Amino acid sequence: MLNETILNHLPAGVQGPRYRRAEVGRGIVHFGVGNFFRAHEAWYVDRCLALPGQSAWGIVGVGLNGGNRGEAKAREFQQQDCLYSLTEVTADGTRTVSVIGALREYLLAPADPEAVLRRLAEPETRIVSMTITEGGYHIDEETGLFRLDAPAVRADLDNPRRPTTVFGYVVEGLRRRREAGTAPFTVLSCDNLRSNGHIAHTAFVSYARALDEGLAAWIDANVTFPCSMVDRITPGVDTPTRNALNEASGLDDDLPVLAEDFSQWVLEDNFCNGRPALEKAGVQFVDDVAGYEQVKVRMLNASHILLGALGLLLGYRYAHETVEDADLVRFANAYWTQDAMPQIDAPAGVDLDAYRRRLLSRFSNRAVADTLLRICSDGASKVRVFWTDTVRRSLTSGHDLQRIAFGIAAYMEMLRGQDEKGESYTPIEPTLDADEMALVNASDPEAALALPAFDGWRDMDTTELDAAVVAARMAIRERGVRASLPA
Ligand code: CS2
Repeated sequence: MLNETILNHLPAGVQGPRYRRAEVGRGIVHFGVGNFFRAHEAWYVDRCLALPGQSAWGIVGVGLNGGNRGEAKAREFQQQDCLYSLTEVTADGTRTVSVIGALREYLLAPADPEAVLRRLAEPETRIVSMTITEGGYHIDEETGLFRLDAPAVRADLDNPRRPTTVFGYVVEGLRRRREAGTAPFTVLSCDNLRSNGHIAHTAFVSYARALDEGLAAWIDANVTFPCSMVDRITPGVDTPTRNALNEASGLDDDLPVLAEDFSQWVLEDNFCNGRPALEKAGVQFVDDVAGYEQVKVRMLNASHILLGALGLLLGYRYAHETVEDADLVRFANAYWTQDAMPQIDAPAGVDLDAYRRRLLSRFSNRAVADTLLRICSDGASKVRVFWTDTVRRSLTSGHDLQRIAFGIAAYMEMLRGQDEKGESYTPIEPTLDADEMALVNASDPEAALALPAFDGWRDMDTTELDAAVVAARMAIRERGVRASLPA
């Protein structure tokens, strides 16, 4: 079992924390302790903790979901003293293993909501960060407003002292700080959203305003919401992967994480209550994160789900298989060079074509074995966030729509859960209800155009786009993906 007691005799080749954990404080609270957070933010913070004067910045993880899975995960963290291993692997298969010690404590919110609220109210907490997924912010893509009518949000508004959502927790924590005269904390979104700081600001301030105008004004004036661009491909870890990771590392870790060697974090330096010296750990601080977000979301995430949908239909299950397929690489290159890159205002010093080549190499990482089902999971939220800009700009400029129409068609077909070889798979779509799935499965290929995933461009004239989507769906059904790929 991996825990504090074995840190002094780790297997050869495994790097342990380069600092004394007992001295590490709890300056950060993080909501959403998934694999990505553990390979990204926690890894950067771990590097900071090894530097002089940084020991305040340990992390308290918070899990919002209870149930058997939530409880099992909390137990594993507790048994391992919140330690876990991170294996970083290059495209040529070279591995580096380290034990990350940045997570000091793990709180399961449903088991003890008050413990989370106390922690949020503590002056020691100076940053509250989160990875709660693209769909987790409850923003209406058409109006840009926070959806106060989302059932979980409504429940928290009715019972604000006993919250269950991140909005309820954070705002109640801030309310207690204001009442106690404690300085607020920074709210740091680490999700793949355009202007994630602004979106977080809208969400948290709107929630607060629905409760108490004075509190909302105080948050608006005193809390900062830096924008950030986050990037590191981090696959899910199933039992065989966990066993293989442990076999390779020599550890007995119930919570190992695997990630590519590449990592990037671009941050706006806008922290109202201090921050770790992240610039010394490889984080880039810039004035305007938006350009970097655009590059990341429209190049990486948008092509990821595009390749994911096409790949699943062709019978592939892993990301690297899609970039071993010359037809898909041709399609992705055409999307990047003709649809995405000409529309992106790249920040100074970012070479989009080098970025494109690097993506191909990153996607080709076999040891990461990222699954297409993970990449396409919650596609209904991702399509909105990752494709809307490209679609809107193409509709406005009269740009060729066939590749994006093909992508939308492939996404719809992919949702039907059967590939061209006749094999079934189960798309992971937590937000699509039975009525929406019925639209996907209807024999009429137009029905699925009504899905909310496509709301981001519903106000525009989409006659031509819709016709192209329907034609592409028919072509995929009749001739298969490969034969119908746009030339
Ligand atoms: C993927 C991302 O699931 C997805 O949407 O595109 O998880 C991707 O792996 C990360 O954003 C990489 O930084």
